Amino acid sequence: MKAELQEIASQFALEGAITAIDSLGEGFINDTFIVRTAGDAPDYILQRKNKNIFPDIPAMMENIRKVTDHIRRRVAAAGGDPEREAMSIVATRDGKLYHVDPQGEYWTVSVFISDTIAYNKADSPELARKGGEGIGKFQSQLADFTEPLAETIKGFHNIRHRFAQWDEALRGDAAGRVKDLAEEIGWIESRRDEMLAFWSKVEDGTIPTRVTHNDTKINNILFDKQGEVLCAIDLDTVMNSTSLNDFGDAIRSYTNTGDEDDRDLSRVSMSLEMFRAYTEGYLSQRAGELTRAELDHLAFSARYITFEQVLRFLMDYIDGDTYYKTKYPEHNLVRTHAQYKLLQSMEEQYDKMCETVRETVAKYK
Ligand code: GN1
Ligand code: MG
Repeated sequence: MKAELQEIASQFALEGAITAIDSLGEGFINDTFIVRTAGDAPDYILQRKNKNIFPDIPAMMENIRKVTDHIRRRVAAAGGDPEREAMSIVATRDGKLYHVDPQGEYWTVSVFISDTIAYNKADSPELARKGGEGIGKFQSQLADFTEPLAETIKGFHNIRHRFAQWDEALRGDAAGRVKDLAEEIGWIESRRDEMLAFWSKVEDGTIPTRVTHNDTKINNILFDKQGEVLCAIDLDTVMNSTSLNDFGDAIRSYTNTGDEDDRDLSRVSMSLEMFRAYTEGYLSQRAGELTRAELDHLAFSARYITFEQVLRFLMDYIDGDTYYKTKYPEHNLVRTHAQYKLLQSMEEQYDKMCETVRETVAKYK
């Protein structure tokens, strides 16, 4: 494998001789490696993109190129350092944004930004506040981006589309697991109408569509060693959608007092303190730009995305674990239960979440 990785990495226009290639990170979808180089040359991130999940990797890389070029220009114009505050894609020696290996796998490279930290958990409100600022800044940097973007995964956060997949998964019952899941399936069905009602407002334009990240969990943000946000990474799902998804998905991640796949459900809940901190950071950047309809649905978006995640984990379990990487046979079911506990905690604290948003909006609007 090492020699193959070396061969793949050498297809790209890297500076410096490669000294090592090691596995990196905890992504559920792609395989990620760090390519270390000699001397002063940068290190690099090498990724095998998951072609079962992303049907058009060339279009996805074109999205990422356009978006990162735009962010680099915005950072430079604001007097920042585009090498550290934006991702830089590295092309192959013949100028392509990806390399296809003899097995038909797609590989890509970006520059590794040194002296940075990616957290798997928010350990302080301060970190949550900074994370909120980071995604707020990311959305602001892309507010004047007008080029067309490909839809990298169809209906990614569109719950109407997810319910269509869900209905099909239940009918297919590929792994024969449906008979044991009556309770969990009930969790999904009892919320179908309220979730579709929210999405109808995106479909009819009540809630606007913008350029959004769509995968804002905490480990997709790079922090520097002083705790400042440098940039958002993992741009595979940058697309046009509602900015509420970015807020909701971040809340799902930053406010969880337990783990996304915690077996001990007593550890899992939504921390209102973290919610307030993230909301503060985010609205400090975005309150002036968001519409009334967006602000009014911020708190609900956390329930929406957490619900969607319960559905997606359970659907993958029903499908026989074909989408997410799993570490043990029941992993997707454990994730389902842990995310459902988080959803319940949000539902219980929903009035307080709404009040927190209102107070924070009043402060920044
Ligand atoms: C996946 O790729 P990664 O691990 O950052 C998934 C997200 C889920 C997340 C759950 C393309 O994110 O949508 O919310 O796992 N990405 C894709 O942790 O499906
Ligand atoms: Mg990621």
